[in-house]
Amino acid sequence: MATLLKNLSDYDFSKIPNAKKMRFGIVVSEWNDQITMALCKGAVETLMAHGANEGNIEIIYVPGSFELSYGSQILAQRADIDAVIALGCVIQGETRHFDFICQGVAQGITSVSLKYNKPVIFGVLTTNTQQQALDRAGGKHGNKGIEAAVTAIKMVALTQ
Ligand code: DLZ
Repeated sequence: MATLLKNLSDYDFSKIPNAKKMRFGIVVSEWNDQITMALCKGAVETLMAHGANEGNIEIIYVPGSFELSYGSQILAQRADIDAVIALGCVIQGETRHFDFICQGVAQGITSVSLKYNKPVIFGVLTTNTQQQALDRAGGKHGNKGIEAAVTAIKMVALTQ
């Protein structure tokens, strides 16, 4: 589980299915946007590196990670989208807000995935500090957006 010694972006490129015919929705939280926009960049670049067409990647934005569930639902219900990637960054603060947001989004996107019978990928960083988030959004531990994109491709391939 821990990523202390692992780069999230390390994977065998040749083992990933071609995404040319796949259609993706990405929902991005605007909270901690320096981090979430970096996750989005990593996800889009990865999808395209594996053959996805830019025109088949729809991106929408929501105010915070708590809203990722509803944003995922907007995309998942569309017949022209095969998988949804939810990207956010929740950083531990002094109150219990962190727990409620993380629990809410984890359960929320799981429900959306099962309700619409479509992969909804959990690309949400849940960290103690901003530095830990930066390390996982294009820093020393890679970019969770890349990991989320690879997961989305693999999951769509499972259903085709
Ligand atoms: C309110 C809040 C706080 C304190 N922290 C974060 C955070 O670290 N990451 C994040 O994505 N969103 C945060 N939010 C906003 C909530 O996700 C949500 O947008 C508001 O509670 C309104 O529903």
